[in-house]
Amino acid sequence: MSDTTTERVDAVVVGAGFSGLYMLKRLRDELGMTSRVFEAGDGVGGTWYWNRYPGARCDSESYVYCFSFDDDLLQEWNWSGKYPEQPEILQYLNHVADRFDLKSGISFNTRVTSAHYQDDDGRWLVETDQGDRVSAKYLITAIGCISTGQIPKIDGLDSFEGEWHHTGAWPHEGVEFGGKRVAVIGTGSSGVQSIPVIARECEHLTVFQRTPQYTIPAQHGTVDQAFLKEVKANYREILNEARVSAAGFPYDASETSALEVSDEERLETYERLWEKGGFHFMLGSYSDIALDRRANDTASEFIRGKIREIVDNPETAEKLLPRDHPFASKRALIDTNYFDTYNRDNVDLVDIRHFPIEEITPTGLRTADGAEYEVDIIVFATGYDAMTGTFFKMDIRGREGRELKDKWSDGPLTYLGLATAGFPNMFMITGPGSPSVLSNMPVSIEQHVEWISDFVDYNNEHGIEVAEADQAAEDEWVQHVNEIADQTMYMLADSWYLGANIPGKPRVFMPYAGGVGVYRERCDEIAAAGYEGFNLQESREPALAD
Ligand code: NA7
Repeated sequence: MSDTTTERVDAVVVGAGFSGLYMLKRLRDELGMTSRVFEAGDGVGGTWYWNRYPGARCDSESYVYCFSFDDDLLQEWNWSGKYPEQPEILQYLNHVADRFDLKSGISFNTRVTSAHYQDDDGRWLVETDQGDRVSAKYLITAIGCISTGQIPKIDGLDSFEGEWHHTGAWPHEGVEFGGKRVAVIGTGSSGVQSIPVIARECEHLTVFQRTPQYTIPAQHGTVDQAFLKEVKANYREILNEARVSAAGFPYDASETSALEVSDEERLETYERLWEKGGFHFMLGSYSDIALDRRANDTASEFIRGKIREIVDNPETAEKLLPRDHPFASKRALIDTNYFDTYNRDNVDLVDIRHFPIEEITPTGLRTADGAEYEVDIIVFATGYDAMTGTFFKMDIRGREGRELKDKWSDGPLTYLGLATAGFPNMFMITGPGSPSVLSNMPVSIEQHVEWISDFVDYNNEHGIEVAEADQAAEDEWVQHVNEIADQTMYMLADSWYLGANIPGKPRVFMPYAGGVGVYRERCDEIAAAGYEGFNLQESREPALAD
């Protein structure tokens, strides 16, 4: 219920990373609407504000890891690396925020604690840890997909006398590894990126690995200026290709099955793409790698061969071989010198699949086989409560006080990953059920922000007060998301896509695996049909029950 101490705005946006920045720009500059944007950090950047661990960088090539909405912005920004490194991404986002004067519209150091839909006036009442109390017609979450860090519950962490850090909450002043004995727990993207850098800096590194990983060399380096010149001359065309592609990259997708070519030809392709590096290996090799186990086996075996080739010690190589899941069924990884790092004298690998870490002691870690590892610093590269964790940290309640956490207790339920029935006028940028983490994020973010702002504009024009996903449309979408996922390799791994990394989290495949181009088309059709699958009301009265 609004009162005199409650500020009224058109929209509250939660988060000021890529999504929140662009959402603010659209709301303010294109729709002329009022908003409050709340951001927990003291600067813009979202994921890239928090993830300052050594080696942090994006796996999308820099020329496509950017906003496309402004031609001048595209032309004037120059990335220095083939892949954008965290400090430069943060610089880029600050540049965007300054260039479009967005910072003045953001409340930093402010966390949204609750957002309750008010049945009586059809508005969201949003509260923050800084005492803000805001009534908004729209609630728009721009909270990222991997923003709530997971630190495993291991006995004794409180007793540890050294330093410990999670990669997703890295100290701004950095961590001094020189002369230190370091433990890194986890070999996902964050582990694979940070391990080679930490190994070079520290006295001794012990890597605690639960699941061996397939990772492809990034072949990182400085940006190729001739290539960049060509990109800039054709930027619009290139980005349009990315928009209609499967994963948000302007790469040529292969239409050939891995099973229809000779062994020699397949090997030549894999070698060539291994040298090219990055996602080209996965996206440009064969059409059925993500769909057919036998096709996938050829790529998986090729990578295992590379690991055996690179790692000198056969016992270590054996421990590093991923065998329990197919290539790219977990998030595909891209590295620089990851496997080579195990050839260093100051690096050891501990397999904690068979002998988990049982206890953290004041001086280190003890595993279930009784081995003790003395360390000065522990790095938790242990990942995130992805896709839903950050939603649940806020107390979000929809119609009749229903908690989002309760509605999603068996897994997230959304219509298009953009909205959820019972939570009117709430939109999610890259929410569960949308391509999000299976794509080059800025492409998906822009598509969502533009779709949401077009919808809001439509509501403004048509006098729509309440827009709510229809239950039947949502059910159908959820079923479709599951059917598509069932056709892929993704179901064959214990990944964070399935919530498998969080004890007790329901095993549900959360992103949409149908591809960003197909998804965009579906969203556009829905909009063209007057936002089919949404109940649109001109009054703020609660909808009549069916
Ligand atoms: P990820 O990809 O979730 O990786 C986390 C790693 O930590 C992974 O190797 C996990 O092993 C390991 N882990 C998690 N919990 C434990 C416990 N309890 N004990 C031991 N090991 C554990 O997170 P990242 O930060 O690397 O990457 C997140 C995303 O950021 C990434 O996918 C990109 O999209 C960017 P597991 O494989 O679960 O056995």
